[in-house]
Amino acid sequence: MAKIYLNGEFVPEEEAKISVFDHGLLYGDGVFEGIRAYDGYVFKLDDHVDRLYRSARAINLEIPFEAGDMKDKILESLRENGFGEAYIRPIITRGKGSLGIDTDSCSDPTVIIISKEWESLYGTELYEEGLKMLTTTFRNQPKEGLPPTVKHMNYLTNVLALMQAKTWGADEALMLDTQGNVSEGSADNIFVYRKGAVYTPPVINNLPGITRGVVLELLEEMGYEVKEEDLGLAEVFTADEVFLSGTAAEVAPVAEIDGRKIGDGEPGELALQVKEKFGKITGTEETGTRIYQST
Ligand code: PXG
Repeated sequence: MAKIYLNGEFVPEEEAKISVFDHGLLYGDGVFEGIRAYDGYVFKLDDHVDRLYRSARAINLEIPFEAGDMKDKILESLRENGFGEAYIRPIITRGKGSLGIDTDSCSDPTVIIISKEWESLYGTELYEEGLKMLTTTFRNQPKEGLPPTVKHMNYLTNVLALMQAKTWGADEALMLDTQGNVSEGSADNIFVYRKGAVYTPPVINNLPGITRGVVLELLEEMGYEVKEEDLGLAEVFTADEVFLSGTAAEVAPVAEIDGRKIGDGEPGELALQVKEKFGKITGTEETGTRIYQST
Protein backbone atom coordinates (compact mmCIF):
# COMPACT_ATOMS: atom_id res chain seq x y z
CA MET A 1 0.00 0.00 0.00
CA ALA A 2 1.44 3.32 -1.06
CA LYS A 3 2.21 6.04 1.44
CA ILE A 4 0.83 9.45 0.67
CA TYR A 5 2.27 12.75 1.80
CA LEU A 6 -0.52 14.71 3.45
CA ASN A 7 0.08 18.00 5.22
CA GLY A 8 3.51 17.21 6.60
CA GLU A 9 3.17 13.47 7.20
CA PHE A 10 3.40 10.26 5.26
CA VAL A 11 0.26 8.23 5.82
CA PRO A 12 -0.96 4.92 4.40
CA GLU A 13 -3.27 5.31 1.40
CA GLU A 14 -6.44 4.43 3.38
CA GLU A 15 -5.69 7.04 5.98
CA ALA A 16 -4.96 9.79 3.46
CA LYS A 17 -8.25 11.61 3.91
CA ILE A 18 -9.20 15.24 3.61
CA SER A 19 -12.21 17.21 4.78
CA VAL A 20 -15.42 17.34 2.75
CA PHE A 21 -15.15 21.09 3.39
CA ASP A 22 -11.90 21.30 1.45
CA HIS A 23 -12.31 23.93 -1.25
CA GLY A 24 -10.41 21.70 -3.65
CA LEU A 25 -13.40 19.36 -3.53
CA LEU A 26 -16.10 22.02 -3.17
CA TYR A 27 -14.86 24.38 -5.89
CA GLY A 28 -11.92 22.80 -7.68
CA ASP A 29 -9.92 25.52 -5.93
CA GLY A 30 -6.37 24.27 -6.24
CA VAL A 31 -3.50 23.34 -8.52
CA PHE A 32 -1.64 20.15 -9.35
CA GLU A 33 1.19 18.56 -11.29
CA GLY A 34 1.73 15.27 -13.09
CA ILE A 35 5.36 14.13 -12.96
CA ARG A 36 7.10 10.90 -13.89
CA ALA A 37 10.09 9.06 -12.56
CA TYR A 38 12.04 6.80 -14.88
CA ASP A 39 14.67 4.35 -13.79
CA GLY A 40 15.47 6.11 -10.52
CA TYR A 41 15.32 9.67 -11.87
CA VAL A 42 12.48 12.19 -11.64
CA PHE A 43 12.13 13.62 -15.13
CA LYS A 44 12.39 17.43 -15.31
CA LEU A 45 11.60 17.87 -11.62
CA ASP A 46 12.66 21.54 -11.54
CA ASP A 47 10.41 22.43 -14.47
CA HIS A 48 7.39 20.68 -12.95
CA VAL A 49 7.87 22.28 -9.55
CA ASP A 50 8.38 25.67 -11.19
CA ARG A 51 5.09 25.24 -13.11
CA LEU A 52 3.34 24.18 -9.89
CA TYR A 53 4.44 27.35 -8.10
CA ARG A 54 3.48 29.51 -11.10
CA SER A 55 0.07 27.83 -11.26
CA ALA A 56 -0.38 28.53 -7.54
CA ARG A 57 0.60 32.18 -8.04
CA ALA A 58 -1.83 32.48 -10.92
CA ILE A 59 -4.71 31.55 -8.60
CA ASN A 60 -3.23 33.55 -5.70
CA LEU A 61 -2.58 30.47 -3.58
CA GLU A 62 0.46 30.44 -1.35
CA ILE A 63 2.16 27.07 -1.03
CA PRO A 64 3.28 26.91 2.62
CA PHE A 65 6.92 26.09 1.84
CA GLU A 66 9.64 26.82 -0.70
CA ALA A 67 10.04 25.11 -4.06
CA GLY A 68 13.25 23.43 -2.84
CA ASP A 69 11.31 21.78 0.00
CA MET A 70 8.66 20.64 -2.47
CA LYS A 71 11.34 18.88 -4.53
CA ASP A 72 12.69 17.20 -1.39
CA LYS A 73 9.21 16.04 -0.37
CA ILE A 74 8.56 14.62 -3.84
CA LEU A 75 11.83 12.66 -3.71
CA GLU A 76 11.05 11.57 -0.17
CA SER A 77 7.62 10.31 -1.23
CA LEU A 78 9.31 8.07 -3.80
CA ARG A 79 11.86 6.83 -1.28
CA GLU A 80 9.13 6.14 1.31
CA ASN A 81 7.47 3.89 -1.24
CA GLY A 82 10.62 2.38 -2.70
CA PHE A 83 9.64 3.56 -6.21
CA GLY A 84 12.03 4.19 -9.08
CA GLU A 85 9.48 4.14 -11.89
CA ALA A 86 6.44 6.14 -10.88
CA TYR A 87 3.79 8.75 -11.51
CA ILE A 88 3.79 11.59 -9.02
CA ARG A 89 0.86 13.88 -8.38
CA PRO A 90 1.40 16.86 -6.09
CA ILE A 91 -1.87 18.64 -5.31
CA ILE A 92 -2.28 21.90 -3.40
CA THR A 93 -5.80 23.03 -2.56
CA ARG A 94 -7.06 26.18 -0.89
CA GLY A 95 -7.79 23.95 2.12
CA LYS A 96 -10.69 23.47 4.48
CA GLY A 97 -13.12 26.35 4.75
CA SER A 98 -16.78 27.26 5.03
CA LEU A 99 -19.37 26.30 2.41
CA GLY A 100 -19.09 29.72 0.79
CA ILE A 101 -16.63 30.30 -2.01
CA ASP A 102 -14.86 33.07 -0.09
CA THR A 103 -11.23 32.02 0.34
CA ASP A 104 -11.01 34.04 3.58
CA SER A 105 -12.48 31.04 5.39
CA CYS A 106 -9.58 28.82 4.31
CA SER A 107 -6.58 29.24 6.56
CA ASP A 108 -4.26 26.40 5.55
CA PRO A 109 -3.74 24.98 2.09
CA THR A 110 -3.95 21.19 1.83
CA VAL A 111 -0.73 19.69 0.47
CA ILE A 112 -0.86 16.19 -0.99
CA ILE A 113 1.77 14.19 -2.86
CA ILE A 114 0.62 10.92 -4.35
CA SER A 115 3.17 8.52 -5.83
CA LYS A 116 1.95 5.53 -7.77
CA GLU A 117 3.79 2.82 -9.56
CA TRP A 118 3.61 3.63 -13.24
CA GLU A 119 0.90 2.14 -15.44
CA SER A 120 0.81 3.32 -19.05
CA LEU A 121 -1.87 5.70 -20.32
CA TYR A 122 -2.47 4.21 -23.75
CA GLY A 123 -1.86 0.54 -24.57
CA THR A 124 1.33 -0.26 -26.50
CA GLU A 125 -0.70 -1.16 -29.61
CA LEU A 126 -1.92 2.44 -29.80
CA TYR A 127 1.67 3.60 -30.20
CA GLU A 128 2.21 1.06 -32.96
CA GLU A 129 -1.01 1.90 -34.79
CA GLY A 130 -1.27 5.59 -33.92
CA LEU A 131 -4.04 7.26 -31.94
CA LYS A 132 -7.47 8.13 -33.24
CA MET A 133 -8.61 11.60 -32.26
CA LEU A 134 -12.00 13.28 -32.38
CA THR A 135 -12.50 17.04 -32.49
CA THR A 136 -14.61 17.62 -29.43
CA THR A 137 -17.46 20.11 -29.26
CA PHE A 138 -16.13 21.21 -25.85
CA ARG A 139 -13.95 24.25 -26.44
CA ASN A 140 -10.88 24.81 -24.32
CA GLN A 141 -11.32 27.58 -21.77
CA PRO A 142 -10.71 31.03 -23.24
CA LYS A 143 -7.82 32.92 -21.65
CA GLU A 144 -10.31 35.58 -20.54
CA GLY A 145 -11.67 33.05 -18.05
CA LEU A 146 -9.76 30.19 -16.47
CA PRO A 147 -6.41 30.31 -18.23
CA PRO A 148 -5.60 27.07 -20.08
CA THR A 149 -1.96 27.84 -19.30
CA VAL A 150 -2.50 27.11 -15.59
CA LYS A 151 -2.67 23.58 -14.21
CA HIS A 152 -5.64 24.21 -11.92
CA MET A 153 -8.14 21.70 -10.59
CA ASN A 154 -10.97 22.52 -13.02
CA TYR A 155 -10.52 19.76 -15.56
CA LEU A 156 -14.16 19.13 -16.35
CA THR A 157 -13.84 20.50 -19.89
CA ASN A 158 -11.03 18.02 -20.51
CA VAL A 159 -12.92 15.20 -18.79
CA LEU A 160 -16.01 15.79 -20.95
CA ALA A 161 -13.89 16.20 -24.06
CA LEU A 162 -12.18 12.85 -23.54
CA MET A 163 -15.47 11.17 -22.65
CA GLN A 164 -17.01 12.44 -25.87
CA ALA A 165 -14.04 11.27 -27.93
CA LYS A 166 -14.19 7.81 -26.39
CA THR A 167 -17.97 7.61 -26.85
CA TRP A 168 -17.39 7.99 -30.57
CA GLY A 169 -14.64 5.39 -30.68
CA ALA A 170 -11.61 7.68 -30.57
CA ASP A 171 -8.70 7.46 -28.11
CA GLU A 172 -8.15 11.14 -27.47
CA ALA A 173 -9.95 14.46 -27.94
CA LEU A 174 -8.71 17.32 -30.08
CA MET A 175 -9.71 20.55 -28.38
CA LEU A 176 -10.11 23.83 -30.22
CA ASP A 177 -10.24 27.20 -28.50
CA THR A 178 -13.27 29.49 -28.71
CA GLN A 179 -11.85 31.06 -31.90
CA GLY A 180 -11.65 27.67 -33.58
CA ASN A 181 -7.87 27.45 -33.33
CA VAL A 182 -6.35 24.10 -32.48
CA SER A 183 -5.27 24.10 -28.84
CA GLU A 184 -4.36 20.66 -27.42
CA GLY A 185 -5.52 17.19 -26.44
CA SER A 186 -7.31 16.48 -23.17
CA ALA A 187 -3.97 15.92 -21.41
CA ASP A 188 -1.35 16.51 -24.06
CA ASN A 189 0.05 19.12 -26.45
CA ILE A 190 -0.14 18.77 -30.22
CA PHE A 191 2.47 18.96 -32.97
CA VAL A 192 1.77 19.12 -36.70
CA TYR A 193 4.35 18.28 -39.37
CA ARG A 194 3.62 19.83 -42.77
CA LYS A 195 5.83 20.35 -45.77
CA GLY A 196 9.07 19.92 -43.85
CA ALA A 197 8.25 22.26 -40.95
CA VAL A 198 6.81 21.50 -37.53
CA TYR A 199 4.04 23.59 -36.02
CA THR A 200 2.58 23.75 -32.54
CA PRO A 201 0.08 26.27 -31.17
CA PRO A 202 1.63 29.07 -29.08
CA VAL A 203 1.18 28.70 -25.31
CA ILE A 204 -1.83 30.90 -24.84
CA ASN A 205 -4.62 28.45 -25.59
CA ASN A 206 -2.88 25.40 -24.13
CA LEU A 207 -0.80 24.23 -21.20
CA PRO A 208 2.96 24.92 -21.37
CA GLY A 209 3.70 21.21 -21.35
CA ILE A 210 7.03 20.13 -19.94
CA THR A 211 7.15 17.37 -22.57
CA ARG A 212 6.25 19.98 -25.22
CA GLY A 213 9.35 21.94 -24.19
CA VAL A 214 11.53 18.84 -24.41
CA VAL A 215 10.09 17.89 -27.81
CA LEU A 216 10.78 21.43 -29.10
CA GLU A 217 14.41 21.05 -28.03
CA LEU A 218 14.71 17.62 -29.64
CA LEU A 219 13.21 18.89 -32.90
CA GLU A 220 15.61 21.83 -32.97
CA GLU A 221 18.55 19.51 -32.34
CA MET A 222 17.32 17.38 -35.23
CA GLY A 223 17.45 20.49 -37.43
CA TYR A 224 13.73 21.04 -37.90
CA GLU A 225 12.24 24.46 -38.16
CA VAL A 226 9.57 24.71 -35.45
CA LYS A 227 6.91 27.40 -35.72
CA GLU A 228 4.67 28.32 -32.80
CA GLU A 229 1.64 29.49 -34.77
CA ASP A 230 -2.14 29.38 -34.67
CA LEU A 231 -3.46 26.38 -36.55
CA GLY A 232 -6.89 25.63 -37.94
CA LEU A 233 -8.43 22.22 -38.49
CA ALA A 234 -7.58 22.37 -42.20
CA GLU A 235 -3.85 22.49 -41.36
CA VAL A 236 -4.26 19.46 -39.14
CA PHE A 237 -6.28 17.45 -41.65
CA THR A 238 -3.75 18.13 -44.41
CA ALA A 239 -0.70 17.47 -42.21
CA ASP A 240 1.87 14.88 -43.14
CA GLU A 241 2.03 13.86 -39.49
CA VAL A 242 0.42 14.77 -36.17
CA PHE A 243 1.72 13.74 -32.77
CA LEU A 244 1.00 14.44 -29.13
CA SER A 245 3.29 15.09 -26.18
CA GLY A 246 2.60 14.77 -22.47
CA THR A 247 3.93 13.32 -19.24
CA ALA A 248 1.62 10.32 -19.46
CA ALA A 249 1.45 10.00 -23.26
CA GLU A 250 5.17 10.80 -23.79
CA VAL A 251 5.29 11.14 -27.60
CA ALA A 252 2.26 9.57 -29.28
CA PRO A 253 1.71 9.44 -33.05
CA VAL A 254 -1.80 10.25 -34.31
CA ALA A 255 -3.13 8.15 -37.21
CA GLU A 256 -6.62 9.52 -37.64
CA ILE A 257 -8.64 12.63 -36.76
CA ASP A 258 -12.44 12.73 -37.16
CA GLY A 259 -12.29 9.57 -39.24
CA ARG A 260 -9.78 11.07 -41.67
CA LYS A 261 -6.36 9.56 -42.15
CA ILE A 262 -3.45 11.77 -41.23
CA GLY A 263 -0.73 11.30 -43.85
CA ASP A 264 -0.93 7.66 -44.83
CA GLY A 265 -2.81 6.77 -41.64
CA GLU A 266 0.24 5.16 -40.03
CA PRO A 267 2.48 6.55 -37.26
CA GLY A 268 4.78 9.04 -39.00
CA GLU A 269 8.52 8.75 -39.41
CA LEU A 270 9.25 11.99 -37.55
CA ALA A 271 6.92 11.11 -34.67
CA LEU A 272 8.67 7.78 -34.26
CA GLN A 273 12.10 9.40 -34.35
CA VAL A 274 11.10 11.95 -31.70
CA LYS A 275 9.53 9.20 -29.61
CA GLU A 276 12.73 7.19 -29.75
CA LYS A 277 14.91 10.16 -28.87
CA PHE A 278 12.60 11.02 -26.02
CA GLY A 279 12.88 7.46 -24.67
CA LYS A 280 16.66 7.80 -24.65
CA ILE A 281 16.78 10.95 -22.53
CA THR A 282 14.40 9.83 -19.78
CA GLY A 283 15.91 8.09 -16.78
CA THR A 284 19.24 9.89 -17.12
CA GLU A 285 21.35 12.31 -15.07
CA GLU A 286 20.98 15.00 -17.79
CA THR A 287 17.20 15.33 -17.58
CA GLY A 288 16.42 13.81 -14.22
CA THR A 289 16.89 14.20 -10.49
CA ARG A 290 18.25 11.12 -8.80
CA ILE A 291 15.90 9.61 -6.22
CA TYR A 292 18.35 7.37 -4.36
CA GLN A 293 21.97 8.07 -3.49
CA SER A 294 24.33 5.89 -5.47
CA THR A 295 25.92 3.13 -3.44
N1 PXG B 1 -2.22 19.83 -21.92
C1 PXG B 1 -3.01 19.56 -20.87
C2 PXG B 1 -4.38 20.12 -20.81
C3 PXG B 1 -2.53 18.75 -19.83
O1 PXG B 1 -3.31 18.52 -18.78
C4 PXG B 1 -0.45 18.52 -21.04
C5 PXG B 1 -0.99 19.33 -22.02
C6 PXG B 1 0.96 18.03 -21.18
O2 PXG B 1 1.82 18.64 -20.26
P1 PXG B 1 3.10 17.89 -19.71
O3 PXG B 1 3.72 18.86 -18.78
O4 PXG B 1 2.62 16.66 -19.03
O5 PXG B 1 3.95 17.59 -20.86
C7 PXG B 1 -1.24 18.20 -19.92
C8 PXG B 1 -0.71 17.29 -18.88
C9 PXG B 1 -1.65 12.64 -16.69
C10 PXG B 1 -2.31 13.92 -16.67
O6 PXG B 1 -2.19 11.69 -16.14
C11 PXG B 1 -1.62 14.95 -17.21
C12 PXG B 1 -2.19 16.16 -17.20
C13 PXG B 1 -3.44 16.30 -16.66
C14 PXG B 1 -4.13 15.26 -16.15
C15 PXG B 1 -3.56 14.03 -16.13
O7 PXG B 1 -0.54 12.61 -17.23
N2 PXG B 1 -1.53 17.24 -17.71
